[in-house]
Amino acid sequence: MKRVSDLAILDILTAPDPLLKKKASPVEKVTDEIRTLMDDMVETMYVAPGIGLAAPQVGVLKNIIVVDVSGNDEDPHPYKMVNPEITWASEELATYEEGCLSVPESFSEVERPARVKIRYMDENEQEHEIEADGLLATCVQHEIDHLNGTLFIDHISRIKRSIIMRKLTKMKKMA
Ligand code: K1U
Ligand code: ZN
Repeated sequence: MKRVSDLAILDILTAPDPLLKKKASPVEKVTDEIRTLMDDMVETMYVAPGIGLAAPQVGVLKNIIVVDVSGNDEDPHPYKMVNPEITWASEELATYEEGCLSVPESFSEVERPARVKIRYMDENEQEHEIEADGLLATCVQHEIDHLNGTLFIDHISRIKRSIIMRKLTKMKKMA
């Protein structure tokens, strides 16, 4: 962990770390500690850089994700979601070439519902339900997968997955 001002840049776990395969638990109460964790996760995501981050990726098995898919020429729009749930998914599917901060330097096409409704609690324990499409829908589904111990490589063929895993194991040995 590296501290910049009052925010911390958290270490991101990479596969095959066993914590990434575990299921996270619901958050009962949004405490100051949870709010600090979410702020640190947002900062860590921006520094990485990435468009999303789930708490298990920083070693915390709690149902928390952060997402910001705003473009470089737009104002930042970070979502901090506690206990996010998909309440509806379209039958229409969309394919996106996904990456993952826990699976560095590997990308693969993944097919997921094109539109989803997400229910979540914000940092002030306010409930929201939003409808997402495009990259926001893809990214939220990818992050919620992390809460269930699923990585994007679990959605691709076994042969592609084993090529990526062999590359990751080699990279870890050389580091
Ligand atoms: O969960 C993660 O590890 C973050 C991941 C999210 C994601 C990317 C693509 C599709 C679905 C979900 C990333 O952010 S990987 C890095 C990345 O996509 C990116 C980095 C810099 C600029 C733009 C995108
Ligand atoms: Zn990921």
